[in-house]
Order: sequence, then structure tokens, then C-alpha cells
Amino acid sequence: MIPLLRNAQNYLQRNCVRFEDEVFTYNDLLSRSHSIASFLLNGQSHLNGARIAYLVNPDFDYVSIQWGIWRAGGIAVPLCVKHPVPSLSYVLSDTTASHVIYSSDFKTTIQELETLHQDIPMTHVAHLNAEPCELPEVHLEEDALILYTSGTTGNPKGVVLSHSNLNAQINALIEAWKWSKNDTILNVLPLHHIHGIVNAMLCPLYIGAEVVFVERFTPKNVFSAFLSGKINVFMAVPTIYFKLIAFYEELSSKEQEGISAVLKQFRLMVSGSAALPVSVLEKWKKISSHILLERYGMTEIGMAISNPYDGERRPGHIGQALPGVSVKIVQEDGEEVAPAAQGEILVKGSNVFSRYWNKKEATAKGFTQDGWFKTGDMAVFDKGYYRILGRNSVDIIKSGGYKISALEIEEVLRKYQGINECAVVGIPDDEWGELIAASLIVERETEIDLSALDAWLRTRIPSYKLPRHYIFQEDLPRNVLGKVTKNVLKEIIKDQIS
Ligand code: MLC
Ligand code: AMP
Repeated sequence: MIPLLRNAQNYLQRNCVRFEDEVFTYNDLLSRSHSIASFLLNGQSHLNGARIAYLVNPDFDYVSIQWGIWRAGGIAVPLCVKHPVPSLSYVLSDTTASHVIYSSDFKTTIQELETLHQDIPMTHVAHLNAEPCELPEVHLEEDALILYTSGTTGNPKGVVLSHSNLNAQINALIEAWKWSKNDTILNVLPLHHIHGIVNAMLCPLYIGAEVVFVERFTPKNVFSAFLSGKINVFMAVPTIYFKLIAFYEELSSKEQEGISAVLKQFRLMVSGSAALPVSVLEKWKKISSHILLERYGMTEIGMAISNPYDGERRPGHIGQALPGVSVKIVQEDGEEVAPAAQGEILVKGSNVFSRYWNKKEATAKGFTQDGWFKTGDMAVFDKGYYRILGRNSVDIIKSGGYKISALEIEEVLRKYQGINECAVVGIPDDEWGELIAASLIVERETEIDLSALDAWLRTRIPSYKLPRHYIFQEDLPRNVLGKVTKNVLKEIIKDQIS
């Protein structure tokens, strides 16, 4: 049996998930996921890697469904609760999902998906009941999860992670960050990405700790959960810390003192998924008395590099390779760089995924001949700590911790009537890390109503992928979407909006 599930049997009476006033034990989780697995099996002995997608909010149902799929031998495909129908439909087609599970909040979305995918059964979570049957033996080498990530090609790619990958990723963090069964983490991250799933959910569940979910992320919800006094671990993207700081700064000094006193008692606070500005680290230190532990990871590899739990957490740096993870920095010809020289981060280890779903060519391109995964991130190893310098593709944007492909947005924009050509770039932004900006070449500028364009885009792409600035241009960057041109474009847009 996979260790995550086996361990849970040792914590039966402990709390595993809390959502508002509802608390569930590991015993509840094992029994609910057994029932879900039995429903999904429906008389078969093993799902043999069938892809089961689910559209549910972060709560006990979410965890039970994920574990139910795994216990039946299926591959879990979590859907983003904020995605519009075309994005969800793409994932269902790409994974050839055999079943969709949903909860009440998504009935309307599901109705639309049902008309597009009449061959896929879609079941409300409340109807997932079946008499518990004998469950198959699930092995570490079996595929567990497909997560979608944007790249330098148009559509997002499905990253296939095995139970063995997840197990390695979890164990590295348990050891490095000293997870204990007495921890309680507040998880406000989206649960279709590695950060929210592995770091902030599976690590605590592996060790017998408790995960607290709230209905949705707002600074108010986060601070009230903190004030409950139970939480001692928190993990988030830099944008979330930025938003918490802004909210805190508006509170009365009495309220601020109350929050700061609670935060001081925390065991661990982590930032990652995007570069943590030193200004955010400094402000959060004043508020919480904690130096945020910054770490670096990626959907394809889980976490690879982390500042130390004990020892110096160096601002502006991501730390050292995690236990069991090999990291090196190479120059363009693949040779390792001289000490302190810059190059691309390559990663190897049992944490690293095996393939993109149904994308042999992209998988082959992602690895070197001798099996190192090419992250596309540029870094230096500087006085014992890795430091990220940026990405080697101008077409990858990180906004609010989400990885976004400029090319994907361009493809959608080009379908809008009146737009002849366009180029999308990320502009540096204190709150979001980068803000998406688009340059448009249009037939007649006066005929493009930007709010109508925005409304049109919202039905096609998730809101975090929407351009927040537009400029109109005569010809640049028509047909020239190279790095140099896009970097020039960034400067032009920055000038125009400043
Ligand atoms: C949302 N908004 C944005 C935006 N996203 N504006 C600019 N840029 C963006 N990127 C706007 C919306 O359009 C809306 O405005 C308003 O903000 C509120 O939208 P929301 O969706 O309710 O936002 P909110 O819930 O506040 O989201 C902010 C956030 C979210 C930071 C909580 O982006 C988030 O959860 N990010 C985490 C992503 C993550 O987990 N990444 C990890 C990937 S794994 P309007 O006007 O439209 O109403 C990975 C590997 C690793 O990276 O190392 O971890
Ligand atoms: P994703 O594909 O969504 O998993 O995003 C992974 C990318 O996030 C990495 O390739 C990095 O570009 C970025 N990233 C993650 N952590 C950090 C960090 N601490 N600093 C800078 N970039 C980061």
C-alpha cells in the first residue's frame, strides 16, 4: 500500500481536515474514501489508471475524492474551480477522463460540460455511495495525478506524477521542514496545483497533522483563522503575503497587536511559486517575527531547492537542494557552469515526473540525454545559496503564483474580431509579481471596446490569465515574437503605464 494511505491507519482518531465548524478524523477519511473507491470500481478489481476528474471546493470532499480515486487505482485529475468551461473541457478531452465528480456549487458548469461530453458520466459527490468492497493493491510506481501547467507551447500540458514521485516530494519536505503530527496548517491555495496539493495538504496528511480549509482566500478569512489559535504552519505565494500585509496595515493597532502575537507562536511560514520580493519578506518579518522560508519548485518536480529550516534564510535566495534531489546549473551547451556563473537549473531525483500526458515530443524535449529535467529557470549558486535570475523564455509569465503562457493568451486574442496581431508580455508588479499586458495591432482602434474584449475573454480563459493593460501599435511586434522584441515591448508598455 502507498505510505500516505498506510500511515493514516495509525492516526485514526486524530483530526485530519477542518472546514469551518466541521472536523473530520483520519478514520472518517479512510471510510469515506473507501466508499468512493467502491463506487468508482463498480465491480471492477482495479481502475488501471483511468482518469477521474473532479470539480469540488477545497474541503473534506476534495480529500476524500482524491484518496478514493487512488484507492481504486485511478489517476486523480483535479479541476480548477475558477476555470471557464472551455478550459475545463480541454482537460476532460486531453485526459480522456472516464468520470467527473462535482459538488453543488458547480451544477451550472457541469450542465454545460455534460452537453459537450455526453459520453462522460458526471456524478454529484453526494451520490458516490457504495457498499465498501475489497480494494486493489496500489503500488508506488502507478500514476497518481495529472496536473496541468502552461509552457512555451499553446495549450497547457498534463504533468503525470506517480505515487512514487509524490512520496519522494512529501518525504523531502517532511524531513527538511520538520513536519510533525502536532502541526495544523491553514491551506488557502488552489487545489489543482502542486503547492496547495503536495506542500500544504499531502505533507500534513502523511504525518498525521491537521489541514484547515476556509471557503475562499481573503485576508479577512486568513486572519480570523489565524486568530482561532490552532494554526501553526502557513504556506502561500508572495501575492498572498502582499495582500495580507496590505490588509494588516489598515487594521487598528490593537487588532495588529493581536494578530502579531498569534503569528509569533507559529512554527513555520513558507513562501514560494514565485520570487519573494525582499520588501515583502521584511514587512512580514515586522508583522510576524518570522523570516519567511523561501523555497523553489515546479509542477514537474515538486520542490527542489529550499532555504534551511534551521540556519540562515537568505533574503532573495532560494537555498539549497532538498534531501534526495540533485540540482546542477548548466550553460547552453549542457556543461556545468563555473562556480558562481549563471545558467539553467537542471533537476534529477525520484521527485521528478516521468512524462507529459500523451506528449512524447514535449517530454523528450524537457529532459537531457542523461535524464536531467530542464527547468527553464536561470540561476546562480552564490556563496552556498541558489539565487533565481529569471526564466529563459520571455513567453512564460508568473502572475499571482500562476504560470501563464503568453502564447496561449495570444492565440485566444487573435480570434477576436478586429485584432490582426498581438503580443503578450509580463510587466513587473509589486502585488502580482508580473501583470499581463497585451500589445494589439487592430484594424481600427476605435472599434475595439476593451470592456467588451475583457468580457469575451472571461468566457474563454481564467481571470488570472486576463491582460490588465493594453496598448495599440502600428506594426511592432508583428511576426517578431522573439525574446529581444518582447523585451523591448515590455519597456514600451512600462513607459506607457508609468
Ligand atoms: C486575479 N486578479 C488579478 C489576477 N488574478 N489581477 C491581476 N493579475 C492577476 N494575476 C483579479 C481578478 O480579476 C479580480 O478582479 C480580483 O483580482 C479578485 O480575483 P480572485 O480570483 O478572487 O483573486 P484572489 O482570490 O484574490 O486571488 C489571488 C490569489 C490567487 C493570489 C489568492 O491568484 C492564488 O490563489 N494564487 C496561487 C496560485 C498557486 O497556487 N500557484 C502555485 C502553482 S505551483 P476583477 O476586477 O476581475 O473582479 C508552482 C510550483 C511551486 O508554482 O513552486 O509552488
Ligand atoms: P509551475 O509550473 O506553476 O509549477 O511554476 C513553476 C515555476 O515557478 C518555476 O519554474 C519558477 O519559474 C517559479 N518559481 C517557483 N518558486 C520560485 C521562487 N521561490 N522564486 C522564483 N521563482 C519561483
